Amino acid sequence: MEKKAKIYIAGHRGMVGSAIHRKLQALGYDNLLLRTSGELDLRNQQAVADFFAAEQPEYVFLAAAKVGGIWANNTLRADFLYENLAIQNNVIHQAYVQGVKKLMFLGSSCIYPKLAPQPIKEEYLLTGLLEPTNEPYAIAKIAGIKLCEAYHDQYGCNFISVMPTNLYGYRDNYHPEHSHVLPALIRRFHEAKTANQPVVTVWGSGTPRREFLFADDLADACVFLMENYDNPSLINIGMGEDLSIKELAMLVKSVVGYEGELVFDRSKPDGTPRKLMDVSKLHKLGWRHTTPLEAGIRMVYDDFVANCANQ
Ligand code: GFB
Repeated sequence: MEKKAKIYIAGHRGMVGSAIHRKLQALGYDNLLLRTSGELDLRNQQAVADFFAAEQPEYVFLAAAKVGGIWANNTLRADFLYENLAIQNNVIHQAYVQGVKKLMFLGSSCIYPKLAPQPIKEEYLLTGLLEPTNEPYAIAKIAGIKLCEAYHDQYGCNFISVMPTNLYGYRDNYHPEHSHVLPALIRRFHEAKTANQPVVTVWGSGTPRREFLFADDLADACVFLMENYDNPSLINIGMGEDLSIKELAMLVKSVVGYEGELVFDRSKPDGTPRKLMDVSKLHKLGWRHTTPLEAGIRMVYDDFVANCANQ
């Protein structure tokens, strides 16, 4: 990508899109095309068609999506399926219509079968049943991957798909029910510390294992792949290590400085027992993450205290 290239970041105010935005700015890209959801509703087919026709972006990072943690995925099932299909259909199709040079579609590790062998290789896609709590979101993301592949196969489009592991970072969602586990625990431990509460509740059994990548590392990988990867086959992005939810809770507890007890609420779903990406394909291309988990949690906790704790 030339430094003057016109690059559209769909979803630039979200956690992932804003990290990509920061990364591109830091690298000197200064012809970035940005629209808030209020300015451009990506679910609106005509609005997206008009936008692409008027603006003619050369490159697209498709980081706009309806996202959330296990509870939001499981309860807002229609919204997750419909809105994600609409957004990606509109953007990917218009990228084809207007001859975008290259598009990156961001998926999710939940596209893989619930009981996939670990670590999860890219070729395990569509080899087994999905985790029920996030099946609608996963089905939408799988459709996006297949749409990119199909536009490549039928029309020769350079549309690539990347599959990030579970993420955390600046501008994360700290909603008490709808967020992912890491921001949820940051909020809960912080509030318990502030209010001197003796016990904090963690959802599920604490035994599921997850891998967590800092969103700024993900953004670095996305820009790296935009420049170095031209293959329609999906590619995983992760750090290659996981930990149990109980271990994560202990880590967040120590970063926050909370001294009370943990209890596990087994009425809440565990989701997939383990989700660890095989990142050997990415490592072979020459990219590795740089932010260790504890250091990343410290950075986002400081940011939470400064910017989000009172919201
Ligand atoms: O982060 P999370 O919602 O995502 O939950 P998933 C991960 C694990 O943490 C589950 C447990 O076993 C939860 O039960 N957990 C413990 C909590 N306490 C909490 C809490 O307070 N909040 C939340 N949210 N979880 C999502 C998918 O699954 O991962 C999406 O639903 C997406 O589709 C995303 O792929 C990356 O890893 O289970």
